[in-house]
Amino acid sequence: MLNLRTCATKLRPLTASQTVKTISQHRPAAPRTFQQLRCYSAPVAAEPFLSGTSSNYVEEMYYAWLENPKSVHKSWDIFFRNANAGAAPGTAYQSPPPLTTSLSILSQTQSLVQAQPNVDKLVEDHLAVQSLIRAYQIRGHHVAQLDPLGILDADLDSSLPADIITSTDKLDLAVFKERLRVLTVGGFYGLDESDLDKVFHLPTTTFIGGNESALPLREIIRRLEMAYCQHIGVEFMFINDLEQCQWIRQKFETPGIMQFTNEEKRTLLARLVRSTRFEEFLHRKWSSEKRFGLEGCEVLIPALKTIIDKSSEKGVDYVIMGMPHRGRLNVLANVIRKELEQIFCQFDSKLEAADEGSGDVKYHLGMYHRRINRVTDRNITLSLVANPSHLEAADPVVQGKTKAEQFYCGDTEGKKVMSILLHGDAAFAGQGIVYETFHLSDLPSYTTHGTVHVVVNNQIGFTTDPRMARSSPYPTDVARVVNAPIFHVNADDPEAVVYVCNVAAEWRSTFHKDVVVDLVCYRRNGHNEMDEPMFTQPLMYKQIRKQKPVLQKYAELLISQGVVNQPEYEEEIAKYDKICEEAHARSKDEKILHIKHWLDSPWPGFFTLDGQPRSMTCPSTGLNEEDLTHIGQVASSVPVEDFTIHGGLSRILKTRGEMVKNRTVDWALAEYMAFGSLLKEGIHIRLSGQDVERGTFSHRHHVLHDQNVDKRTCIPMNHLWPNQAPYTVCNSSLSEYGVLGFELGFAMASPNALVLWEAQFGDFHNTAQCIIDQFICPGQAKWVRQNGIVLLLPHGMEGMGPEHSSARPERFLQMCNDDPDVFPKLDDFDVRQLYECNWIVVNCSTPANFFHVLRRQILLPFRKPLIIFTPKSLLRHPEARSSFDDMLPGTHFLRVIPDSGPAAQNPEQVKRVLFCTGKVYYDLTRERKARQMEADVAITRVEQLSPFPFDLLQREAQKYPAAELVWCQEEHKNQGYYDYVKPRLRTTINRGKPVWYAGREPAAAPATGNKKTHLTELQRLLDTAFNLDAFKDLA
Ligand SMILES: Cc1ncc(C[n+]2csc(CCOP(=O)(O)OP(=O)(O)O)c2C)c(N)n1
Ligand SMILES: [Mg+2]
Repeated sequence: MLNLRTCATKLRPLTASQTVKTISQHRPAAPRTFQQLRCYSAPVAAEPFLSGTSSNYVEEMYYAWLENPKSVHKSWDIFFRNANAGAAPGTAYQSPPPLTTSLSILSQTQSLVQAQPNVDKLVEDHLAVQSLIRAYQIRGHHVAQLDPLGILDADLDSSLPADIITSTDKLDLAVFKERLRVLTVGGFYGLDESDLDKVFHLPTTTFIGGNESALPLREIIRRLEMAYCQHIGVEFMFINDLEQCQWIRQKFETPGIMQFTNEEKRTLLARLVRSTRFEEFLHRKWSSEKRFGLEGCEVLIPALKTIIDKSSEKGVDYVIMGMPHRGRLNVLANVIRKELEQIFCQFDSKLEAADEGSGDVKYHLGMYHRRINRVTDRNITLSLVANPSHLEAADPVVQGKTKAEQFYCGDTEGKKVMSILLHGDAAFAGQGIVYETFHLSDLPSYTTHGTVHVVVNNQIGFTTDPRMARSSPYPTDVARVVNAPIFHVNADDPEAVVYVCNVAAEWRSTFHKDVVVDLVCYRRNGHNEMDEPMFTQPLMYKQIRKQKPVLQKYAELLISQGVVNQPEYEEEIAKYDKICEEAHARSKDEKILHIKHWLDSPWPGFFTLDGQPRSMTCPSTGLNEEDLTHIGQVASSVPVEDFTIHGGLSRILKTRGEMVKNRTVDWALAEYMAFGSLLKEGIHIRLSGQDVERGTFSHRHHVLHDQNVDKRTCIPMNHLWPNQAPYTVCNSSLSEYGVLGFELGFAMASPNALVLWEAQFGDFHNTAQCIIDQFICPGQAKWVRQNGIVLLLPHGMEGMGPEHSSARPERFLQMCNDDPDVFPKLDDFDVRQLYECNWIVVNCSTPANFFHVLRRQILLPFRKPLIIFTPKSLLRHPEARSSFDDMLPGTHFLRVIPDSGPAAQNPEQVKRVLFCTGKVYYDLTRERKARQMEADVAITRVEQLSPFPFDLLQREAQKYPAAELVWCQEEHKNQGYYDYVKPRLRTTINRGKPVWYAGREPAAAPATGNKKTHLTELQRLLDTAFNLDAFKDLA
């Protein structure tokens, strides 16, 4: 018998124009490792002319014909029909009709085909079987037995697929007949009961045959049911990559592939014991404490451990995890291996907090742990990122941290560092951030090269039934957008779970793409342990009460298989219970809760051993002249050969060059200087956000594009110094929540990086509000974790309408933790005040100050988030320039810029001090000049709004004893800075004087949409600012 090689090309109908040559070109060079090598015994194999390479061609042709007889030439059609109908070798072939077809030959050909009455049926049956196989691959998961409770089926699509046979009793003939009848009536396959024992050839797109190339239909159906309709539902046929689909088919279809050794079974049982007994222990000791236990999904622990073991085996040595409340303590104890006494002591209400800050509840804290993986004997670091209650908010943060860890260890393909994200079913479907995070998964500057997602799908969200919580059949459908395979698995079948987790980890290490494991389980208790689930889910919970715990079920199974015996099982339980009891006894010695022990991202070396900054000073943020000039020159040139830039850009670079010659900088150059100098000092810089490479306002141009060569780019910032740190500048997806979360996570990984996120316009940060409110503002207070992320928020009232105008300074200022009524008792405001604040908020009015504040961010001995309201029109404002002199060594960031004109020279004569911040300063100075009031009115710029420069402003106020104090802003009165500044200014002067307001009226919208109104409002506020009688009647 002749062996015909199989081929992995897609079985698609061949068109008449396809020649032997093109077919062979399409064939992959070498067979993939997952391919089966099959002995193929097609009827045509015995043909005498089939030898050598021609057999490949014929095989291709044969498969194409099986799929669609019309896709091959008529002569081949006839040949295959004859061969399949049993024509003797040598007789099946008939020479094709000549081009001038004679009727007589045609009729001869047809008569032979007609003489084989079974041929049509045979072909149709083969096609039917192929369709049937494909139907199982596509829709088998809809009938898989996924729900341990047997109530909901896990997918909300209740219609049974009409094209698969779902005799769950494994070909119970009566059921099968009925089903078959329905299918026949539905016109699907035309198969018959009598076909059950006929043998059919299997296409290359299935692996159910194992070493067989053909099987009886009965066996085909049985094997398909085994692969696709048991406790695992595989969703993957939407993936449009043949290799990936073949890989998955092989993993689930190959007969007997899901076998476990006794050793593996015992390990699995031991892990289930730990998971189950941990929750039981907590329940016994603290029955009235909320812990969001894992009961009903105890299998999560072996599932995660399997993913970690397999990944470790594949070379991963650092796993970063994010997860919600459910089962978190159990994961900390049994996956991350946090000391049990550290967990138990948190249940003690008398425990005092050792660290400053608010702390957080125990099921939100993070963790970092390095240990040996017992299965692989390799080192592994596990980090669970601290998270807020806001479900799924940690997803992008985990991704960002993972990307950073990969970046810093040169892991460009994600082979050493990976992330695992856990989700609840309701949150996974409901929270948009999940979608945003998925869309980062394959972007070059954001990919972490595959995340394993695990859904604890307990088929309920608090009290809400899935049918009210999502419109998609599964909670996991969101993953389909990135072609992630989705493995649904019945969580009461621990071996199926472990199998699926192994496959998921292998998928990740093979294809470096996301994958989802959907653990279909139940929630034994209410939402938390105090909740009564019967109020809202009475039937479900009646069923849950009857449900045997998975540990018990699995132990019984293994005992019945003789893998363990009862005493061994009991001993395993007793052993773990003892571990818990002993840890509990030790936990009573803990008197103080050290949140620092729960840090998810320690920064070794950055702090002293007891976690303090190494100094409380900040060196000058100035830079020497040569470096300023050098950076300026690179910023105004194209540092590679033969690179054609756009003419407009040439002009911009030329202007930059002239500025450098004149020793001045504008905004873009100041940023360049700050970045370039930090790169020289080994500080990695990452600037991310929408269109940041060019800059929304076309001022930055950090990536040059060759006008003649597609995709050829150049980043001059990376051509500054011989051993500089790398500069990453990346346009992001159109997301704020996801991308800001990602950058926050990136900034968590190292203190020696300046990570900046720029909003397209400042107001768009509100779609990332959760990251700001939950992480950036209170992160250190909750989790003792510092973070130096920088937010660049374009802000300014420029007549562009209610959107695009305001970065909402009022919101950031309202969340600052400095006390408006207390003048701080500090020797050193410059650094100490920064150390004590929760974040720094600035609005710089000069490029030099912008330069200094960026550099200060890194030169400080600690890290705080920095919010910068950045200008728009000032980017090109001729007065918004700074001299090199303001950036040289010895210079530093100015928290306040006092007036330096005639008013400052004669302060006693000054009638009014206008305090302001940001761009309005330029409007005020222009107006003051026009009104010739330079000696009457001083203008003081508050560059650092928070922490509030009490000390400097006190000095300013005292300098002008006769002056009225006015806060002037261009924003509306209920917005901007006024509410924040006023009480603090009053504190600086001991409430000795009023602080008046010159600015826009209160309003609901941030700005008018009408240009004329905008200008009228501006003029009105300037009038008030310079009308020295404006507040007379109010005094
Ligand atoms: C963004 C957000 N909205 C609402 C809540 C309140 N909440 C806490 S848990 C929960 C139900 C979550 O259900 P699911 O995701 O299925 O997880 P489970 O509790 O079932 O494990 C809700 C609505 C929250 N924590 N976060
Ligand atoms: Mg749920």
